[in-house]
Amino acid sequence: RERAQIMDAEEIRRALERMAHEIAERNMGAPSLALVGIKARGVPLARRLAELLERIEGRAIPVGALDITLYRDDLSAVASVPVVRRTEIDFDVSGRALVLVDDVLFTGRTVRAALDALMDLGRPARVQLGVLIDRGHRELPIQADFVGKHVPTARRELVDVHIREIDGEDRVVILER
Ligand code: 3GP
Ligand code: 5GP
Ligand code: MG
Repeated sequence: RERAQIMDAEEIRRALERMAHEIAERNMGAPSLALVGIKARGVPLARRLAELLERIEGRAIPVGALDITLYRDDLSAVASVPVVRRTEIDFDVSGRALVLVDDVLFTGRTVRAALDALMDLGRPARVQLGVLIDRGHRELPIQADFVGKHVPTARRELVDVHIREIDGEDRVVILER
């Protein structure tokens, strides 16, 4: 089984730092900003971005979470039906500039479900998307506004994202299924 490292801890740190600056720049003068992480690994990434943004902006950036589970029709395939299980957003989304955060963007179906859930909560002024890895293979007209790294992949490959808060280390590797 082939394993190639595509990001180490320092590259992840630098990518998040750049993304935070891009988010700040693109939202200058915008209504109050908030981040929403998609569980599991999107949540610690959103928290780190919020911390960096607080340093840049000098204002508090709330972070919420969405729990979206994928139903897989078979274990080898990416499921086509993401279902929102829980929303943990304790601020009013209405009028806010929101940035959705996930570790990997693949088909775009999870993000579509996330947008649905956000729209049910109110009327955000705008929603942007930030992902650590864009691995391609979109099945919907969804794109990220802020990307840590574009990683061209084969469909059968798997991007393994390790995040310190969950996995004890920061590292991204790509594996053959
Ligand atoms: P995450 O919730 O921490 O992001 O999608 C649910 C989990 O399955 C993800 O964890 C992700 O790490 C893992 N996963 C790994 N490879 C794939 C894949 O190719 N497709 C999907 N849908 N999930 C994957
Ligand atoms: P989607 O296909 O809906 O864009 O992605 C589905 C979910 O699975 C998202 O939360 C995304 O982060 C995760 N995901 C998709 N492909 C991969 C992958 O190759 N590696 C990892 N770690 N997560 C993935
Ligand atoms: Mg994810």
